[in-house]
Amino acid sequence: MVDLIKKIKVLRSNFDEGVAQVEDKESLQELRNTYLSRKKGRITLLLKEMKNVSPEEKPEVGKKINEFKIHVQQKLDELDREIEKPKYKGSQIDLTLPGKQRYRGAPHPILKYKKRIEQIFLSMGFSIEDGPEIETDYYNFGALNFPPHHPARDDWDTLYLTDDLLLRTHTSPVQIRVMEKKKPPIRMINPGKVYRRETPDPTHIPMFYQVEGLVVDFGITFAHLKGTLEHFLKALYHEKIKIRFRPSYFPFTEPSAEVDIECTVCRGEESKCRVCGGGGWIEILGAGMVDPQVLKNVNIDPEKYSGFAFGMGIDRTAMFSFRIPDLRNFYENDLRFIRQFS
Ligand code: FA5
Repeated sequence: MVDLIKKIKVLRSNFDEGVAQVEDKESLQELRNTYLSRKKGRITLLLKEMKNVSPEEKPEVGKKINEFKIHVQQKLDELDREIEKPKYKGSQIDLTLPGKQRYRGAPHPILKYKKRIEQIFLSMGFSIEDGPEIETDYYNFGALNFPPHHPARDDWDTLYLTDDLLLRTHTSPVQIRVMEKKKPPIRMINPGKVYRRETPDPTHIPMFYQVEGLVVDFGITFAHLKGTLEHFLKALYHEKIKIRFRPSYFPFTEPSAEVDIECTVCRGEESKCRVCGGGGWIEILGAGMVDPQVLKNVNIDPEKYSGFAFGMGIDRTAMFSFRIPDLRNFYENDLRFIRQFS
């Protein structure tokens, strides 16, 4: 009896080794035949040996053989189910886990806002022009009536790459580039990035977007400038937005103005508003009639033609459209903020 019990133990451990080596249906069938085949299966042979066991010991040996047989059948069935599963064996993949959520990309809110501005001007018959972000001193300053060392340059102090090349401080150089290429009538906008040596605060950042506008034709007056900007700003915000023109100074426009809108963050109701300082107004653009000297610089006769120009901060305008109290939010790459616009 002892021999037979030992034999069952050895057979069981051989069987378990065989289980670990099963890879496909064929090797499983082979294992099944080795242990369960009716004529020469190892369990059949074990049962045949029962005739040599004494009647007292038969129940125990029989029980052991039976347990072994159940173990073999269960393991073979398990393997069968696993092999039937397509490709994935064991725990490589848990198909019951929830999938990973993929976020859809979307344009940055400022780029979306820029598109909106372009659409409004396209509908008014303006063209969209382009210009380089690295400019020469001449286009950024000289041709726009900023003589070298003139104090007006201080407001636009910037990053020089060489003595003559710099990161443009405004989109106004594109006025010159367009007037050199095209003759009136001109009606264009140029949206793009500009750079300034600036300490960031809620309404100032060192890299921001501007949109330049330029119209040159016969008989253009300040009334055209005012009407165009009023129409544009009402289309961009809403019909009831309050707009204010203030006299100002730019070397390349005469007369010049700055345009403010009511502070949409506090609506003038908070004396400590971080955006408007309690004044209730915030500047969004500079504008004016193109200085006759600028027209002469590009060989357009100021006796015949006149024009207006404006330059608006896109980020700052977007900030008020969305009623965001800090411009820096747009560039901090906090997805919780950015996703609100997608
Ligand atoms: C100019 O840049 C002139 N080129 C505008 C102009 C064009 C005048 C054509 C006349 C004719 P200014 O520096 O004021 O002007 O800037 C224009 C607008 O850019 C501002 O009203 C504001 O909306 C935005 N802006 C200026 N500085 C910053 C800044 N640091 N961060 C964000 N927006 C700014």
